[in-house]
Amino acid sequence: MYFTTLTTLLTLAASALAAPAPAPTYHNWPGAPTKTYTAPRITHTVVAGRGGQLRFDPENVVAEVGSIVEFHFLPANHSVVEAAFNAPCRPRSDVDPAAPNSFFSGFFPVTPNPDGSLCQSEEVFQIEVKDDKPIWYYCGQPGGGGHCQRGMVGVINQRFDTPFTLEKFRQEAAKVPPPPGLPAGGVRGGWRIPNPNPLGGF
Ligand SMILES: [Cu+2]
Repeated sequence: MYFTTLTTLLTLAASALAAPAPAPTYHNWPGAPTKTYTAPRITHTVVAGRGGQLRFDPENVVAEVGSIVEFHFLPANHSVVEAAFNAPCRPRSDVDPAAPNSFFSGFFPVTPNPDGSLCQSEEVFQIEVKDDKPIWYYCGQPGGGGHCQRGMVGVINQRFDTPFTLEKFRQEAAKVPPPPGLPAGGVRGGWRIPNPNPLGGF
């Protein structure tokens, strides 16, 4: 009896000490480093296509170095591509030799729910804010004359005391002959992971 109780207690103790649930599996471009969270990160959420608009929301984010910006995608098929301020609607890697791995999320086709209820992509795309320089981006969807040309652009850490504004970036994007440029080689520069909150109220 005593032995049985002791065994039970030891079993319970072992359960309590068991390792936490394994981290979710992240996948990314070939050869990408495995992503593990060593500490909670501040995560800023940006939603592409809210209300059917060709917009990122919010399209202007202030994010401290070390934080995460997480892109969620609503219908119908958006993406996010890093650009350079002076070359909108083109992958930054096309114009900036210092950024060969500028980010591209790939596309996120999402079928609207028949009942009109809100739905979003099963995966999200995360980037890490590595420094305090502005990060310019656009949607690479070429349909309908190009989402970038139609104003689907955004910025992280715009410098508000300079002429390099989101509105200027958007104006210049509208002048670029469609379609938007896409990087060769697929998803890169961030992490495309299972949506941690797929039923969130977007
Ligand atoms: Cu789009």
